Amino acid sequence: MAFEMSPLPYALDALEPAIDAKTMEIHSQKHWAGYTTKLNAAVEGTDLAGKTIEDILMNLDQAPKDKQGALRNNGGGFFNHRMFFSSLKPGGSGSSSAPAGDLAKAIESDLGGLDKFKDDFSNAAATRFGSGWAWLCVNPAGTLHVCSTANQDTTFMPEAFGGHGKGHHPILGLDVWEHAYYLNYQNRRPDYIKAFFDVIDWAAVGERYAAAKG
Ligand code: MN3
Repeated sequence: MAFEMSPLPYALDALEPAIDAKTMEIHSQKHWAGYTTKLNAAVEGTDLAGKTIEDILMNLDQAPKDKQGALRNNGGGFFNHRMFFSSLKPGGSGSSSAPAGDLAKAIESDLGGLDKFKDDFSNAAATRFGSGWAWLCVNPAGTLHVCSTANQDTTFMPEAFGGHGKGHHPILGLDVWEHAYYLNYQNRRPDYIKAFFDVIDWAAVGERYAAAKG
């Protein structure tokens, strides 16, 4: 069964002014769709068909050599964008507009608090040279960790493929490719990063944290 994009759980303009409708449209319907199509083409007819995207990306080094590049770029692009678009919600007040429960406690104990986390995450996003992602992830020891990856690499890819290895589960990712912000923010990546914090669906992040902790 082919990989499919999950429908956005909000309207294209629902995240304005943080992320504009045109950027959301092109980002999801062109970029994410492109990665998805190319991922399916790479998987078709191989024994990777039917595996989860996580399984494929964690074991990239086991994939057919002539498919590894396409799987890394397009499989990573598929997974990363799925996480990104499902981590957003229209901003404002509401019970999910701040971390809660165990996630909030872990941000305190593992990361030094919400403000420190925002500083570290923003720094990881701002200093990622060229294209890539900033991540909040759960590391193999079960603690929260802020990091970044280049291009469409994902935290749990093998180290030889730009990741940090199995057991590094991302629970929140920020796309800092220019295609994610340039229409509205041009070269002002820091303003885009700041606005991102207004549209995070912390309830979704909390659910991922609970799942990663097991
Ligand atoms: Mn993108």
